[in-house]
Amino acid sequence: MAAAQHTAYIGLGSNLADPVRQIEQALDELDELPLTRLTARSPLYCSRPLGPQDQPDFVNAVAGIVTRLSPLALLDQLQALEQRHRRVRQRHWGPRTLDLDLLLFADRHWVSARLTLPHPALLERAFVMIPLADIAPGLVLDGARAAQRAKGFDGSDLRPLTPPSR
Ligand code: PH2
Ligand code: MG
Ligand code: MG
Repeated sequence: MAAAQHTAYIGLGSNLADPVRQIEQALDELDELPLTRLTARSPLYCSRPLGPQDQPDFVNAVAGIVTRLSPLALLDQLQALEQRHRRVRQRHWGPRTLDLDLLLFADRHWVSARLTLPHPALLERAFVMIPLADIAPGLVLDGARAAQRAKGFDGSDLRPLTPPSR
């Protein structure tokens, strides 16, 4: 029997080596992962770095996918995709060519050394919550809709790079 299909959301970030191209290409590549289809892509945003300030601004976006992979198989694919973008991780929270964070996988709650679901910083980061609310405004997270949560950020550290389609 084929594995069940689930909706998942991926946070994308880049601040090296033409970040817009890194993100656009990664969005296309998510659609090409095995047993996986891209169903939504948020606008791209430019954001001030969280963490060390002596690094370039980030480009961030959130993607929605449907997949028949398990959470850990999906994580493997995301990490392999990061490696194909020649990801180098010089330091914690430092600059990177491509970061793919598994934010949500259906309504799974999971804690392990490799993976925590939902992503532990999901609700705290404007550069994740605002693009997530763009593509999934009605998603309920800890009792509040994503659109409502996104309004809680002042948004001044986040600048849209491509105009929303509406
Ligand atoms: N990612 C980091 C560290 N800091 N800052 C912004 N604005 N966006 C990111 O994606 C980001 C960050 C490590 O993953
Ligand atoms: Mg990250
Ligand atoms: Mg990461």
